[in-house]
Amino acid sequence: MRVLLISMPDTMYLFRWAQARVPNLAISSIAGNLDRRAFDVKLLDLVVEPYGVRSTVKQLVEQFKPHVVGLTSMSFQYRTASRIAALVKSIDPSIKIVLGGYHATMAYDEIRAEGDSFDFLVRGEGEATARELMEGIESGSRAFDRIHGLSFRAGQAFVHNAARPLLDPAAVALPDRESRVYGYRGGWNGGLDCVETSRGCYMKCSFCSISEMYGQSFRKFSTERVIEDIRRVKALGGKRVFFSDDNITIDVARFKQLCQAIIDNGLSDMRYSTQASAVGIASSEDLVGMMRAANFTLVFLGIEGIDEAKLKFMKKGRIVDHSIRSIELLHKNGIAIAGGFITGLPDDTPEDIRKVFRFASNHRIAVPIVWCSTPYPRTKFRDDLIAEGLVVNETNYYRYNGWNTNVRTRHISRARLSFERTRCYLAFLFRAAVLGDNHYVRKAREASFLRMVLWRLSAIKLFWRGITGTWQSTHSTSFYSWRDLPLMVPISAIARLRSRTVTATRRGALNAAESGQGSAM
Ligand code: B12
Repeated sequence: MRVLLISMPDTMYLFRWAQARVPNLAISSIAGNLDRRAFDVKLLDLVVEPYGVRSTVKQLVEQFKPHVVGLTSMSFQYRTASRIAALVKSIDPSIKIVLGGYHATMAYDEIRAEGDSFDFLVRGEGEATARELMEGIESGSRAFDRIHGLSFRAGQAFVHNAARPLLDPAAVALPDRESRVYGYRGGWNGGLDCVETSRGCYMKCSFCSISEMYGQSFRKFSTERVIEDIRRVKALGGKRVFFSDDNITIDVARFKQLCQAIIDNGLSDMRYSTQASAVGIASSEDLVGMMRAANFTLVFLGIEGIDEAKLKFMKKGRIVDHSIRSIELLHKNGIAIAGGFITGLPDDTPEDIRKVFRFASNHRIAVPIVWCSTPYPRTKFRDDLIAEGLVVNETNYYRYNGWNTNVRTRHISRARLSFERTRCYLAFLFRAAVLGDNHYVRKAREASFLRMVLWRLSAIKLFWRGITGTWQSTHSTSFYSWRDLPLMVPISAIARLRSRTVTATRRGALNAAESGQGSAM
């Protein structure tokens, strides 16, 4: 049976600039857990080449003729997922369409059977559910009501089966990164891939969707598995790894072990980044030193807030001192910080937003990621904000990319909130571009004059995009094109060329890796 798994092209403007056009780990993991003797699988990461999405999908569906198309989507990508599902059905109505991921898990009871083209929803962890579903479709059995974690279309409604218990990590096979249509992107931040070392988190942050995905739990993959996965990324030409763990710093001793294993296996020539909690990082100076030694160059630090009352509202706990301590340790070890902050909280005033940007600047945060409160489905945060009548946009999930303003506060309107955040961001970019007051610009200056100029130019480009985006409110748009762009042909040719060349080298590299000519594992 032929299975095509697709990840969405949507990225919001900051991530587009940061080239975070990373292949999706979810569909790789689903593919890695299917029996390849029975299933021929292709993975299409549209975010890697987000141009002419319609013709790319149409061409692949007509060429590959899949029996099943699986789509992965976050809430802000759901509209695109619906569009692609309708396109696939228009090409061949017999193709079964499965939606999985965060939106299917968090908003399954809002997804309508009529009007949308999904035949199945996979809720929560998908490896076992997808395997049972694909085997069920392949064998022609219709016993879909016995598959935990599955919702299946019955007439004009979905039947939602009982949730699936959490998987034993040891039973989850490694992701399949070989069946990707597109290889890694080039350019700065190129060769980026996601690797997971654990799933889940014990914290109860009200804005986070993870507790709904895995409950309050923390499960670890073996260090050997993680190392083997990194080796595979490297063998395929990957240069950077983003650890997609929900909270890798929950077990500091184990994280140190992982850093040591990266060093011992000669994998510290790759560059590593990860999300991390301030409490975890602040708890161990040794850990940060080990991360430096393993070549971690960037940490997405969950600071979230600088005011204890606002942190209390987010159920984040009293972490300001931990945040300041973790920032000091990361600076001391030369690791860049992307600081996650949330503004647009019920009590926020313009001064509160300015305070957050001042904190980021005073603590020399390289990339302040100042999200606007986003009431993601099935989060306590959403319930609390709706209860206060502060959610201005409850249903247009397309705008839920963390950048857009979907709420107001008790003190300011949505428009004023959006204006204040954009103004502060422009001021930050102006300082980076004109005064060179930024970690990356400083690092670039140490490297070379040219690199410093390039960094300042990209800050100016972002500044300009910030201005025009505000003017044309294109910040809210996801940067991809459904239709072919005028210059489309050459781009697609380049894309195909890139994937072909990677395929060639990839195959060679993999053979080498398979036959153990790779690292010391
Ligand atoms: C890696 C990651 C990113 C990466 C890349 C994502 C990508 N490649 O698609 C980057 C950094 C780009 C990113 C950005 C954003 N992210 Co993000 N990201 C994550 C993170 C950390 C890990 C996701 C992952 O790979 N997990 C590992 C895989 C194996 O698990 P999985 O994705 O859950 O997939 C499993 C199941 O869901 C299911 N499944 C999933 N898809 C499918 C498809 C099929 C067909 C089937 C059968 C099953 C299935 O099976 C899989 C295996 O069990 C999560 C979670 C977290 N802790 O924060 C947040 C998370 C997904 N992000 C989130 C958000 C909101 C964003 C942003 C929109 C804004 C923001 N606040 O950060 C931005 C902007 C995105 C943009 N592109 O512009 C939210 C989504 C909430 C929602 N309801 O949509 C999450 C859950 C964070 C949170 N804590 O709430 N993100």
